[in-house]
Amino acid sequence: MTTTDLPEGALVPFTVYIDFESGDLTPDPVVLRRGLADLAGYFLSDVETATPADGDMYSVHEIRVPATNNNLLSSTTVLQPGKVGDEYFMTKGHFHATRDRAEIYLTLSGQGLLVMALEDGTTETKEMRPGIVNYVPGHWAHRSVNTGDEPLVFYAVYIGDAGYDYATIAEQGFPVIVVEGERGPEIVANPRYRRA
Ligand code: M6P
Ligand code: ZN
Repeated sequence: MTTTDLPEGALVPFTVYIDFESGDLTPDPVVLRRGLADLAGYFLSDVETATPADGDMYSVHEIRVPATNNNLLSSTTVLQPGKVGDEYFMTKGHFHATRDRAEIYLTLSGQGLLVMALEDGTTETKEMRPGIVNYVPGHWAHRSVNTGDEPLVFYAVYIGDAGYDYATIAEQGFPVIVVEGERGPEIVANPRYRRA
């Protein structure tokens, strides 16, 4: 089939292999890496106090398609274990630029928590472990937190034109943070959270 046979907006079907342990894709054209320096200001403590302190925090491997609302974008995220102060390593977290766009997470390996928040400060936190599907409806900001000792690997699928609004979270934070307590992970109020 030549591309001239395709209806407008259609793509040629394709297949990607995901290694559930590593999160690697085959083929794997795009890898975004975020390190401690990229997360400066996101934790209560200085990222220079992180353990481990080698600088890597997470990578995103994207299955690239045009970012339009007739497509589903998807990616694996590999979030390393570690802490900054009492807070577990986590993703930046974002609202979708187009607020009503939904997203689905399927955890492939590791364990963690998915923290979600509405702009009015309402929060929901859900467990992430292999086999769990988390449905993130539109309007909910989302951040994943690795509460385990192994990398947290998950596959996310989202509407192509969702887009990213990082600025709101960067300025306000999430209403809750996830810290290591005496008996494991605890979800506590974020003393630095401020509503718009
Ligand atoms: C998931 C999806 C991606 C996102 C990634 C990392 O894979 O939600 O869209 O990029 O997590 O999260 P963030 O972009 O908030 O750093
Ligand atoms: Zn998203």
